[in-house]
Amino acid sequence: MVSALPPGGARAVARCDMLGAAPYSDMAGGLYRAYLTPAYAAAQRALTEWMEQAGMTVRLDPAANLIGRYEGATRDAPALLIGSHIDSVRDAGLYDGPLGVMLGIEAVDALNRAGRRLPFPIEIIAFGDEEGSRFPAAMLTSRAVAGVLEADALEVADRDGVTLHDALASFRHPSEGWGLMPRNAKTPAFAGVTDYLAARRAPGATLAYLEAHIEQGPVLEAKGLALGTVTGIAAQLRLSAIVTGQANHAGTTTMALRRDALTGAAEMMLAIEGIARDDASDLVATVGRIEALPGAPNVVPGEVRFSIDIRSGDPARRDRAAQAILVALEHVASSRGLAVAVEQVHDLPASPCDPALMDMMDAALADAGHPPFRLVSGAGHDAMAMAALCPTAMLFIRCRAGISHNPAEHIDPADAEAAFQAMLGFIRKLGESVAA
Ligand code: HGY
Ligand code: MN
Ligand code: MN
Repeated sequence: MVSALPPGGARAVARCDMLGAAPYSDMAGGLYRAYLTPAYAAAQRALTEWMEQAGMTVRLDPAANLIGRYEGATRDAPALLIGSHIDSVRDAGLYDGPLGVMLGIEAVDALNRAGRRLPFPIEIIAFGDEEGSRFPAAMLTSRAVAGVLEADALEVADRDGVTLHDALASFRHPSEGWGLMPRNAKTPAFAGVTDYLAARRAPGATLAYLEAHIEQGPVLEAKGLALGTVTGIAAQLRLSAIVTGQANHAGTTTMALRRDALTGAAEMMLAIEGIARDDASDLVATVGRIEALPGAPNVVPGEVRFSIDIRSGDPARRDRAAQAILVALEHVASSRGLAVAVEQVHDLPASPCDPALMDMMDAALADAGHPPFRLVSGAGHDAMAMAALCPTAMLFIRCRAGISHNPAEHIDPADAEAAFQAMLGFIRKLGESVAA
């Protein structure tokens, strides 16, 4: 029972476990929690209760992020934001995202029970769209908060054709009832995306952003370490490709006469993999989603759509690879009588963490008995967007076998407890530095 657990890291893990199934998941037999769905609203309801129990006042912002606020000794001082995301990929693990939110709530809960106020308010922010698993755009909600979201990014629709505007407008639609919404929510009903960009924080009004996250890679485990200080996040480029050939009868179209979009796309994917492999650096390129149309066994595929995700800590290296990929795609298309069109979904620059906050995190790790260790993040995080607004810090927590974006994702509650203690130490040190 989650409620019977003592506060701290183990409770944070148990709360993530609790949110791993219906009604907090949109799929049966696993976790898929997408932005602005019933599961998303249900998770916000549970979080609202936990935030209130930890002494926070809770609200939604115009991007439907859930925010709990714990006042500081100086009411209007710039706030420390602690957050992560509560949306997930399809068939997700339980900790990618929510753990950072739960640990933030635990940190505030500990301060509240000790009657401690910092020289700044703390806000725990549960971001809504980090993964981009519903709409073809990622980090919409943190980009809105950081003030780096362009209005045209809001003109997106999900696979079922539901626009972001309509999803937001119906998120609090009266016919759904207030039961879908967090208790005591103060925000008036969403007017679709009309007010979305008002989620933006005023520059200077945020002291720092702290995000704790499972590592999603094998480095900490290999080093025998529970925790690490993140130095920065790799640059990400996401593209979407459409290959067009000619749909035709699978029984009558001879092999020589085919313009098969799927076999062409297959060759393109191998070329993408080859370019990334040949680079032999931290560069990675992934085709993670593919759709072949019309999708019938007896029809030569006429159209294929697929995603391309390219990352590197070195943006120039990433961009060179993207260029090489575009050339390779054109080459494959022309050799097969196909057409290929590529669009950019997003371009997230590499995002270094703040050097002074990294030092503070290292010191917090050392105080808690952990050898300071620094590592870079290949995975994207809301901290990438938040870096445009304020100094950012990230704490990585060991996960088993480096597995993530997979239901097998696992974290030891003892490691979560270590992270909780380190976060408290970091907050204390930040308080001392502000007071000094
Ligand atoms: O795609 C990413 O790196 C992140 O997990 N959203
Ligand atoms: Mn993820
Ligand atoms: Mn994540």
